[in-house]
Amino acid sequence: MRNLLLIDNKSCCHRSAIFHRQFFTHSIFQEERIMAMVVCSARKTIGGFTLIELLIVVAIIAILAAIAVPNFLEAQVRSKVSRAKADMRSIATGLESYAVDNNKYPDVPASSVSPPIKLGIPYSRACLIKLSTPISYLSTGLLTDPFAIGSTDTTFFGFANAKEAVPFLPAVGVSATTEQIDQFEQHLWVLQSVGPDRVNFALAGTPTQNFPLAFAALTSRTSLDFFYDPTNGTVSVGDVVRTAKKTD
Ligand SMILES: [Ca+2]
Repeated sequence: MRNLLLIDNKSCCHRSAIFHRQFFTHSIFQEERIMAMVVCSARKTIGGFTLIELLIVVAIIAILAAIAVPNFLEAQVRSKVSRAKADMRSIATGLESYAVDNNKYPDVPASSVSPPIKLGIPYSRACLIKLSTPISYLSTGLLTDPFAIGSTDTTFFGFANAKEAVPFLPAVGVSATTEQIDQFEQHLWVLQSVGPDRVNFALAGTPTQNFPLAFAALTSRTSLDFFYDPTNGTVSVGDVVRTAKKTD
């Protein structure tokens, strides 16, 4: 009985050893299979994308760009319009401070403006520079039009002192009635940004810089296109204008 038990014990141990060996072999086999799958997967990845996959990615990027780029450009233009308006507001405050100190708005004798184009960019620059030198009437110091093209000296906001502009109306071909001239004279000054089309509306079709036309448009409203209006399109004709009227 005891021997039988021993034989049985031996047999049991033998079976167990076989089972462990089989299990161990099976595990190794499984492991190898997994490794093979991983290598195969890695090889597939290294192999890269198919043409269809690449085309889909390119198409998605193109669609996103087509949506994003115009929105980005629109936002840029809108922010520049806001900047032009904010800068003109600051300059307006500076002009009033200058007028309090000097009892007049900045003006420049025609003979001192070179080139001698009255009421053009050289004139605007010569007048506006008085807001920063020798006394600074501006907190920001920004006098240049964000839409103007060129070097700093030629990108000043357009400016006209009404007292100097009005006598030039007949000279620049504005056939103003007495009533209109009275209206022009109610204005103190005009500031002008060329606007998102980057073209000075008053200059269109005329070889000389022509700010009195700004006064003409402001008073007679004969040319509503003179004023930039974003409802015509973010990039549209017209200029961004700010003016001040006499209060008395
Ligand atoms: Ca314009």
